[in-house]
Amino acid sequence: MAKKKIISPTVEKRLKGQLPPNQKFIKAPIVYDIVSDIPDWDMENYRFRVWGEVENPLELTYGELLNSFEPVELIADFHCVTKWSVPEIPWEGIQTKEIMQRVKPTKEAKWVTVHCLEGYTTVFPLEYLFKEDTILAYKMYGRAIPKRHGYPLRLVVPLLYAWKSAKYVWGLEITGEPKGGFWEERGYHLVGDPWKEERFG
Ligand SMILES: Nc1nc2c(c(=O)[nH]1)N[C@H]1C(S)=C(S)[C@@H](COP(=O)(O)O)O[C@H]1N2
Ligand SMILES: [Mo]
Repeated sequence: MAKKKIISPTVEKRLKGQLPPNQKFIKAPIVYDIVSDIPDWDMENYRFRVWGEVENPLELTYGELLNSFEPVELIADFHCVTKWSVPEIPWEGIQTKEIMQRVKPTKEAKWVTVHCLEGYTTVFPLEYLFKEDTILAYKMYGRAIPKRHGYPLRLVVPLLYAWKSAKYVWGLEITGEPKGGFWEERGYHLVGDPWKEERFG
């Protein structure tokens, strides 16, 4: 069956002339990491987990996760808070809204903290996991996602600044109050909408 194809609203906004303020377009994303050495992940022991304010917590191997949800192709713009943007990056992955339907967030659930294998975390409002163009990607530019761009799994949240698009993801912690976040704890915005220039605060 043909894969579902999604054009991110970030692309549609740009084509209508609605650009996020003070961004400059470049050809390819610049690698940013909080650590210089990215280790090789032990995929035998890798588990993808969703827990916290959910009715059905989830724990799956990499293979189980990718076999449990429909693959989708996504074309999305990517906006970094340091003022570069990349148009139309092709990704492939699974929609987080499908995962949310499976785990069923409780009434208390308002935020998600994303946990990464090297220790990075980021936090944003849970509603962004229900957006059509928010995916957990395992392919970028038509091939397995390069290690430095987030292998084995990368969250892509095109409607928010790129620091929310966490690489090397292993977990989604659903909470009632915002919790953690590497950059958020250093003064960056809890939401981070590029069209509102929510860079700090
Ligand atoms: N795990 C993890 N994810 C991360 C980061 C990080 O340091 N660790 N940096 C973020 C920032 S600030 C940006 S701009 C993008 C950069 O994506 P790229 O390295 O694929 O170009 O990744 C985001 N995701
Ligand atoms: Mo960034």
